[in-house]
Amino acid sequence: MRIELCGSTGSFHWDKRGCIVDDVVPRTPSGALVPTAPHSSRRRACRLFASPSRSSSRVYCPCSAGLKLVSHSRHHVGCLPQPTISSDLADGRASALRLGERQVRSSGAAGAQEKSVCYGRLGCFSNAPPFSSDIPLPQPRKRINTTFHLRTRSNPVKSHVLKAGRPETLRRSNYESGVMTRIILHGYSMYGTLEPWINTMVQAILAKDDSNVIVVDWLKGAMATYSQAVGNTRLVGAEVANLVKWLMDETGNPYDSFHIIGFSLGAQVAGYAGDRLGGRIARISAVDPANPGFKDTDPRVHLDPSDAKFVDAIHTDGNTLLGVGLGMKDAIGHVDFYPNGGNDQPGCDMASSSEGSFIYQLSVSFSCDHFRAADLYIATINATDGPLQGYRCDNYDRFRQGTCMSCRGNRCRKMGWDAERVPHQERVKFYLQTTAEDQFKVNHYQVKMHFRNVSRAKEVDAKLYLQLRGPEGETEEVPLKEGNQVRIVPGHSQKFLFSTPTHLSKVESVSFRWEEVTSSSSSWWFSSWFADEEEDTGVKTLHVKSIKLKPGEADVQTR
Ligand SMILES: [Ca+2]
Ligand SMILES: [Ca+2]
Repeated sequence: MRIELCGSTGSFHWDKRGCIVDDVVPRTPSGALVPTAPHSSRRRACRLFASPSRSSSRVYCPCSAGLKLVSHSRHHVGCLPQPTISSDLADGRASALRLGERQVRSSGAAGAQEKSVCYGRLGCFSNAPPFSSDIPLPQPRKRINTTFHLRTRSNPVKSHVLKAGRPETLRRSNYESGVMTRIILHGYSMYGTLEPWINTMVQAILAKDDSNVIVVDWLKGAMATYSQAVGNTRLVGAEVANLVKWLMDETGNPYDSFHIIGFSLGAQVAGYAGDRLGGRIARISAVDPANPGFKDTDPRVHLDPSDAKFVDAIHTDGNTLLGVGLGMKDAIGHVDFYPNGGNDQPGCDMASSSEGSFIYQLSVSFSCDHFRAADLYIATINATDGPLQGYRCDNYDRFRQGTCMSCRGNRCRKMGWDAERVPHQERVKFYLQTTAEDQFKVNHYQVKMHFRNVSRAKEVDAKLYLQLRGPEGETEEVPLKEGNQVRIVPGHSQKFLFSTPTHLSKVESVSFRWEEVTSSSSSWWFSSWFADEEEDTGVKTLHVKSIKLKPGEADVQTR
């Protein structure tokens, strides 16, 4: 097996051939990293790549979960995710990425005729349509070893293992009838360990609500190649459905008392479980549902509104730095929330993580957007600072113009824990901005600026900045339109979204600053709502007729 590292002038990503295209490390004048002799002393499959403009070298090795990068100082920096993540997967074509292709082929060679596999009471799994023959069939139950760990307010730390069909495991546990049962599902596992957010979420739920919280461990099925893990989600979904049916039989708890919360691939597991339960369970919460292998598939293949009475989703990683998103961009629930547009999250870009090695930054960037959905969901359980609410909007571009600040007619909804259906509707999209941490909460305003048309006024490209002041203090200065330049046309108005973590009970004054985007970098300050009239000083004047602010109604209501 050979892993190629290819030089490129683009940004860092897996390319179509499975090469790691790397633009972050220093490179030779020709732009290419120089491969050295195969590095066979420690690990046969490794190749060493030296970056000659710096005395560092990088070794990329295949490992169970994908690629492992070992730095020259030999400290282990962990596996990169399996690069089978490719939009091609969804198209039914084999993964174009070399490492994944090899693994898909080898499993395919052994089971080329294998069209279905049967696992006892869970039934048979076929790769006939609507399922894709490019996705391996689920591995055996024993291999995946799905286990159910119950925690309740009586045993918030130590869990009881529940086994479907073994009533004594239920009798020995603190499982309560008459309260909700919340089932938590992890996603693809890079390291074969439970994701840290899970314990945080269990504690948050138990503090909030007297529930039976069941953490599903399917790590052995989730640490395979990505495509095998995708295949395994069907079996785990069947295991979860089997457990739910058994719990209902044993305790008399109704369908309505079950709520499944699934992260990434776990959200797709939840979809299969819900489908097997006839869509009758109360709720599925999809925490950045996994995209690769599920995009544009039949509703039977992915989580959709028919899988539970209420399906809510938070989307945080619709695309990534590496060119593909781990999370699904498409709306798949009754309500779908898109924090910060649902692609990239604040504090997750590489530029903002100046600490640590290149590969550390890479791995942070790779998963940061994706895991933010779990942090956000947990924040909505804890919410001490008012709920995180989304505004219904057709798309993020409109939201960024501040056009969706109303709450009338079900136009705003709480995200996460307290989410609710919009009656008789599905796939309703809600947008909100967040901060990078803590409660994540911001206050949204629509800013409408009207530019005066005076004689000899010309169009100008500028960057605009706004700062609000109120009785409690002032906001930071916020660049409008994410700091991008704005074409200002005299006599016209423009709308922007202004968001700030600072809460002001009312706005008393506004400071506006603009910078003309030219070769010079001068800037001018205006401290009043209206720009000065003609001042023949040679200084350029931007004639602002008015700045109108409309606070987001959800932000106002919840304070
Ligand atoms: Ca489905
Ligand atoms: Ca992203």
